[in-house]
Amino acid sequence: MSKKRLQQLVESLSRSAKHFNRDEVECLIRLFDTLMSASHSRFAAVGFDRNVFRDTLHRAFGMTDDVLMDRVFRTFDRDNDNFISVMEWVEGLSVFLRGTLEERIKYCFEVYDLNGDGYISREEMFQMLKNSLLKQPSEEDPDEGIKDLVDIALKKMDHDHDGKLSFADFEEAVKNENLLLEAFGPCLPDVKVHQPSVKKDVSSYYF
Ligand SMILES: [Ca+2]
Ligand SMILES: [Ca+2]
Repeated sequence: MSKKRLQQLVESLSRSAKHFNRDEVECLIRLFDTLMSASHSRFAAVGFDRNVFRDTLHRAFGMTDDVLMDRVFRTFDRDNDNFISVMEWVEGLSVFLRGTLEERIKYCFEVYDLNGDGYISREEMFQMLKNSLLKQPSEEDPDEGIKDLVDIALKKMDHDHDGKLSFADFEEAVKNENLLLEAFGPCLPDVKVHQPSVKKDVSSYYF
């Protein structure tokens, strides 16, 4: 990347990715470049493809859940072109690593709404809980246990009682009880570990 292009990117991303300072933005752009060239992707000019992005989530943040990582990809890919551009990368990480509660509620809701229809349905809850719980050894009929969990989640979060979670339901529930933010599976980095310094936590891994 030319010096001029880097300067321009830092300039515009320091405005749009508002939780990072200029140094951090520059560091994340360089990291993007490094990961791109290491990936030998045919699409290096466009951005991360799904595999490179997943690999990054996995290595940098210990994510393992394929269904959720796929949804994280979709939330980062704002223009839906199936690639994460450098802008989408830095702006996405701004929410992912430093987002306000409001931003994180929006982000998690988008991740959990698997089909993107604006609701987290009973089936979607079931699929996500099944997916994250089956990694632990379980007795009896696991499906029954998961159905019970879905019922508990709905009882707690479905304020308008229509059998699915709208954004308003989800937002209200999480504001009352912050732990519900990741109710349906881990899709944010461990805040305690990654909050203080992007440079230290994201990049030290690679550099
Ligand atoms: Ca994109
Ligand atoms: Ca849905």
